[in-house]
Amino acid sequence: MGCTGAGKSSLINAILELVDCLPADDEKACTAVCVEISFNDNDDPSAKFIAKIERISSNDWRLELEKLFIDISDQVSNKDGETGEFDLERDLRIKSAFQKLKCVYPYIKSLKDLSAYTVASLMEDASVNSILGKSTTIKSATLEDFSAAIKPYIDSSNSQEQGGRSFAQWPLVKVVHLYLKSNILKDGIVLVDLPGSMDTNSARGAIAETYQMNLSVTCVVAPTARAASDKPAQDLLGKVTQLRLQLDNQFNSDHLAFIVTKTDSSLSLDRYIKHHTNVHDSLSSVFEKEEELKTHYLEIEKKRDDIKKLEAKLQAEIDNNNRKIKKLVKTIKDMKAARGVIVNMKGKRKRDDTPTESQASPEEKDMIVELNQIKGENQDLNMKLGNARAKIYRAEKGIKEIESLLWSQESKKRAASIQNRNFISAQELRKDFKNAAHQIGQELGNKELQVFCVSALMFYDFLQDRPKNSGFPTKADTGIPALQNWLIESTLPTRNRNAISFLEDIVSLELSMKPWVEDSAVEFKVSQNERASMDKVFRSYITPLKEVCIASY
Ligand SMILES: Nc1nc2c(ncn2[C@@H]2O[C@H](COP(=O)(O)OP(=O)(O)OP(=O)(O)O)[C@@H](O)[C@H]2O)c(=O)[nH]1
Ligand SMILES: [Mg+2]
Repeated sequence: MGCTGAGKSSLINAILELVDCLPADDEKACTAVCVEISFNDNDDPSAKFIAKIERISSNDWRLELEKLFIDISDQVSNKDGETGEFDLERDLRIKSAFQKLKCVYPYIKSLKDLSAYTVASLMEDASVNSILGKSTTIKSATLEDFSAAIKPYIDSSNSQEQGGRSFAQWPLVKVVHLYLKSNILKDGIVLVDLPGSMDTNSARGAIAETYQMNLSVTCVVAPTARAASDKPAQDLLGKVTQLRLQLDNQFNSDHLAFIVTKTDSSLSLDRYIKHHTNVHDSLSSVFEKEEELKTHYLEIEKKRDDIKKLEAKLQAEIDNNNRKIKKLVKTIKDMKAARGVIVNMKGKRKRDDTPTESQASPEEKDMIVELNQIKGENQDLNMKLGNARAKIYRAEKGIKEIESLLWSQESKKRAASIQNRNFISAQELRKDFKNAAHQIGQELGNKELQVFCVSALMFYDFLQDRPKNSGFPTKADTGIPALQNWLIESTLPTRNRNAISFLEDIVSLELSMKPWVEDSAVEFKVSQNERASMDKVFRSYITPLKEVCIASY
């Protein structure tokens, strides 16, 4: 549970280790319906991912429309309560209900358009009428197809093409059940993503409330930026604690966790270190190394820049010589032509254009000498240029190595700051919670509030084998593995209880059936054939169950 945008859906994706399974990541949209996620034991490869979408009933939708129409008519007739002031809550209700209605009836663009309709005429709309109260099942072989298919039923901004028109599904959805192959679910854990935003739909509201009452573990989620002073999160924590106290009669910290999300974000590194001397002091060796690397970096950079200047100078000299060569070759060629000697400059000697005709004039001979001399110079210059380029390459390689070392110092600084911030947030949250518990007459003793500081996005990076991000050197630093383990451990007693009660039900079913089944004298109860087929079906279920029980005993 937590405010909209706190990172609940992203967190569940990370716990499931299924990147982008639940819709998140979109600034405009949010989770609009309760999503219940359990293990999928279907072995069919085309049904690796299954979703069952339950719709609200016709009656629920009619009630919602009626409420909107009543609110609008009250607004029009200026029924503003006894004090005569504007009913702001009602106006907000109209706004949110109309937003939803527009998604379902896209041809109604404004409240003015709506006045042409009645509740009955809206209920008659074929695309709405045909799905209300019905369920839809989606089966996919790949996560990508699956998440795209479930998005419009869960996420508040999406619409689907239906019969040539855009139509949003989520306002008519009551609850979505997902069945997934994820390790965390395989021993019976069921995760529930509750919408962060308030909903006026009573059917959905009732579902959310039922879930809240039945959760064996509640996680209150708030983003890292000042999680400890996040008022809505604190209120929620208080509400959840009260609820748990009502349900269990005493506070049990195994049922509650506060999750600080997005630990990778909102950190101004230099400022943070400056204001936290303990972090600064713990990083002294990192700062020393950083200084050393920076000095070395500047040296290599200067060296590289000097050689680059030399490279430019050498290149300019070569270019200049090439121009001179071109000019000389042309002049010599013209002189020869004037002497009536035909020189085939395009002949075999493509690279060496030096004319070799005898009987050249002294002027021409001087030019040939000059030409050869410049060519010799260029050979020398080209060698120097090659050397300079090799040095530049080595310097740039060195710069890259230093950059990578500097990056890892930065990463160490970030990791230390994030860990410190997490530690402080957790401490403050625990302290506040202890005080709040004390005020309502509950002493926590050694049992402190469970706090997990996590980054779902950084965990995704590890799942996708992307290069590691600064500040999160290991998977454990994302906080997700610790949370996964806690969820498994803290739900173990409940799962154990459920499993035992299930087995006891089976035993009592077997016992109650026994005398009836064994009474083979009375033929009218069940024929021999029917008995055999029932026995076969019964055994087909009970035998694997017994095997599993024996194996895990
Ligand atoms: N930097 C960072 N951003 C995150 C992280 N987790 C979630 N976000 C972003 O926060 C935004 C909201 O995340 P959601 O998971 O949709 O939040 P939500 O609590 O499910 O919101 P509602 O469905 O509206 O209740 C998205 O843009 C996410 O990409 C995280 O670990 N790090
Ligand atoms: Mg969400």
